[in-house]
Amino acid sequence: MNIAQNIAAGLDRILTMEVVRVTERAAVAAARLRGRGDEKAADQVAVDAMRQELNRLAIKGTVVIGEGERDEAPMLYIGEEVGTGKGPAVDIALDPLEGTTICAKNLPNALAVIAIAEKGSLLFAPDVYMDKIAIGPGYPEGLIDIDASPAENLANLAKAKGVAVSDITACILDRPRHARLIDAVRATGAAIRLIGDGDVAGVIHTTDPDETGIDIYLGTGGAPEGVLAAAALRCTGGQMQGRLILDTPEKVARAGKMGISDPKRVYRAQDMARGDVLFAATGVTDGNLLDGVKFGRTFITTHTIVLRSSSRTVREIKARHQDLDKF
Ligand code: VTB
Repeated sequence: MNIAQNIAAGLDRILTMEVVRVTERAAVAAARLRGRGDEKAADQVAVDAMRQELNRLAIKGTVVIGEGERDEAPMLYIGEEVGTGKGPAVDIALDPLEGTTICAKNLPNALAVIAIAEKGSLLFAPDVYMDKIAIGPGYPEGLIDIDASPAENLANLAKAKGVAVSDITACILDRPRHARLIDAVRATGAAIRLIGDGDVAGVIHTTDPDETGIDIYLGTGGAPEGVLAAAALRCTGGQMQGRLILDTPEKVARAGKMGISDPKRVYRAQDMARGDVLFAATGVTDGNLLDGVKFGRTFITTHTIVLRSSSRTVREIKARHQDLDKF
């Protein structure tokens, strides 16, 4: 794609720069409450900050993945219109503080996250669990399969990477529901990084195994987090499959109302986030890919990754904020 086509395609590329402020601001707000043991307060300040900054963007945005249904979340709820209203019509998936518990305990990899996509191109995922599998870029399409056993997926990945299975590391959420999965992975000889929360970061970490030490993400986490991770993988390359866990008639009905007619469908990253997608994440706590917010005497430092699917550009922005009043 040449430059002129790139400018014409999809989202206005100026947004790539503008969106950084949105996650930076949410991250700084949450970071002030790192390690205080108060998840709700940290989440609330991140939500307030993200919403304020989002409403300055020249977009006609609709939140499709947000803080919850309108009756349970007063701000950034699903369906809320955000932005100045003057600009392109876009869909937005966001999580002002992905990993509220991580932030409350000041552990690694809490993020402020947003994805912006062309109208109608993000999966409307209900707030249920999603079974997920993801690997980074550079592998043949179809190498992983959500319906194959962990042993098969790990063997195929190791072979394609040209290493022994024991040299592969899988990232898995540390939950009792994953006991069998963890046993199955350990039986292959592969290593596991167990994370307490934050599977958006877990999936993204597969895209840079040399930096993060993670080759594959496996297991069940939130469906909204699945769509956010898919948006990131669309921009970096990599493969992901997800299947909603709709194990009660109530969940099937809820998903049905959101337009999901096949409850067993396997979604690839490109099914969850179609078209041109922007993705930004700012580190709240120090992590494997992003540094956390640092509060200096005269400035605040933030570290953000911003991605765009149509150009596949990966930008890292380290910002030194000297006008502290803006936060
Ligand atoms: C994950 C993780 C989130 O929820 O999606 C997880 O990314 C899944 O739910 O940070 P459970 O906690 O019920 O296992 C979080 O941990 C919290 O939103």
